[in-house]
Amino acid sequence: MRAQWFSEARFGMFIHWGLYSIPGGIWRGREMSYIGEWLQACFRIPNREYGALAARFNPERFDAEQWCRTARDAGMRYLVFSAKHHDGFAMYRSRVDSYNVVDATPFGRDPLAELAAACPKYGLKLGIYYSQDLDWHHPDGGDPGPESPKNHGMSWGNDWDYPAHRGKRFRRYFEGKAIPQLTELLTGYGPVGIMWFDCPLTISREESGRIVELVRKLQPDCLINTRIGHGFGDYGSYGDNQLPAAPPEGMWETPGTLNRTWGFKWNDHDWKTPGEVLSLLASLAEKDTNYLLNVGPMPDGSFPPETVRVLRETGKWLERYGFAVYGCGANPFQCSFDWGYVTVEQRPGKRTRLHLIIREFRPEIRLYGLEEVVFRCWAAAEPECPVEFGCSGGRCLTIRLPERLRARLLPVVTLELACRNAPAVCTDLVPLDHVLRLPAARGTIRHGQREAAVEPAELRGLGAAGERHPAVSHCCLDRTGNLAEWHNPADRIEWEAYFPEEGRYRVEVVTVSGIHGAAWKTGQKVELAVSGDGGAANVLVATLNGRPDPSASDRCYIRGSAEAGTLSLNGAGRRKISLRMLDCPDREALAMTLAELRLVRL
Ligand code: JFZ
Repeated sequence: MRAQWFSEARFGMFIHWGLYSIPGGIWRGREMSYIGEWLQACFRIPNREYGALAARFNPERFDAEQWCRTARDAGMRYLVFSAKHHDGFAMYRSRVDSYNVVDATPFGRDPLAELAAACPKYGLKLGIYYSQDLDWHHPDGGDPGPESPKNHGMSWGNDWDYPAHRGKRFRRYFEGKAIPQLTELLTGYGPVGIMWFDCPLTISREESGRIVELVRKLQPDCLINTRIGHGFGDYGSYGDNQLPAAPPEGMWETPGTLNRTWGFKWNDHDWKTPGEVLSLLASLAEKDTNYLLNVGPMPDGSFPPETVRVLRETGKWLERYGFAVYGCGANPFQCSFDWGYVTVEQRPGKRTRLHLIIREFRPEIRLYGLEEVVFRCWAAAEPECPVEFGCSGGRCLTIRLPERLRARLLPVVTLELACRNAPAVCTDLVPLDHVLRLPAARGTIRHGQREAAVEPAELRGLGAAGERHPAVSHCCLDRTGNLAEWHNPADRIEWEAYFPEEGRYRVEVVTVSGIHGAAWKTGQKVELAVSGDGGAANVLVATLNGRPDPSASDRCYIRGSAEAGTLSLNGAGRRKISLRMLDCPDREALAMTLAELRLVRL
């Protein structure tokens, strides 16, 4: 299968390197706050002036082998290099356009060719990033026009050199530059594992389809990401640093930054720690999703030292615990866990293993619903040590973590099951450690009759990726498995759950800001109804109140848990729990996306 390597690889290196790496976020003494590769658009730098950076591009320390070695030693299995970003400057030898790294710089070498030669030596698949739509250097490059929403106040297209939007003919750019350059990339560099496209803002369905055909014809085994546009592509790209809430259908990848930028910035020192990066990797692995972690090389061609330091740690961890990540399947349980992550390793003809990747040590952890016999359990930390486990009633499995795992960075505990196939896990929703977690992805959504008087999302503009949100006024699960567009009071989400005891519960609503970079807000009025078998419904109306999680690992889609009062339950038993949004004062309702409801026993 064409895609097998991809779903087993789990971890890749994204590289954003170009003329923008030289100023590194600072132009004539002014600093930009946005991502570094957007420098030209941010300062509206004319092509004549921006292009002059090429004369200064001479990365004496560039060493493709070194880059590949760093990637391999970090535990990465593929690499995606920015062959042409939105600035239109080709970082490879292009015969189509002299605006390229070989013809326009004193460097005069083709970094893509050197990478293509080095990748196989380090067991890496080569991927190529190509901005198929936006091209600020070409007069006809993609430009949504002056009437369209801006990107953080910036124009998506080049309207500083080429302001006459009406005169632009995307077709000329597409036929004259994009297609010929893609042909060069697909024919001149050996096998290409991935063509990574981005920001399909103005490209037509037919044009996206043409590119797909071209890739299929020239490199039948090459994968294409969904940012090619119009629903094409072999695998999905989430937003940057975005975490899915539930295992998705099909293959997915989250591109992520190591600090706050893709292209190098001199003053961005907000590096993720190895623990954060590994938590993100494990969190994605348990959702069957790859992690494409970015490096922004410096103008001299070397990686920032902080990058190298973090990658060395991920490499050490993966060398020891990679078995819990590479080739593993998603967390089979109904919920994710506060203490860490779960992956499944299916081994042909051998017993299936569950791996628990522990982010926050606790003496005991409990799993509910596993319907398989546990054959043995151990911690891989050397020397390998046996781990005690036992059934604590019902379907609850208790695992006692050895004290010496406490100080370790994300240690892994493995449960070998008696079965040799996918483990059976029951789908009941029950409290675990006195917390009943009700993920949106496990609920039933019921759309009511009344339409909410909100503007369809489409009118509110394009998402950060330039992907259009569907124009719906009913809530629905988004691609990450969260409940998006949650504002219509006629809609409900329901769960059936079992309460083992009566008593008081604190109600917490976990939400995510649905737009990349948007603030996390509370103040919404929600209604929670809990109905028993035959009994009257217990209704709670509350205004959400809380603050975002301090956790820095997912800074782009901010998550938070809001309190919504307490609920008293008379008697144990099965209940139907139904939640609706009564009033969402902020009509930019996309900012409110439901991840899960939590009922905490008081
Ligand atoms: C795009 C580019 O504009 C950016 O320069 C970088 O290359 C990045 C990987 O991709 O930016 C995006 C695209 C999509 C989202 C956010 C930024 N998104 O979906 O959240």
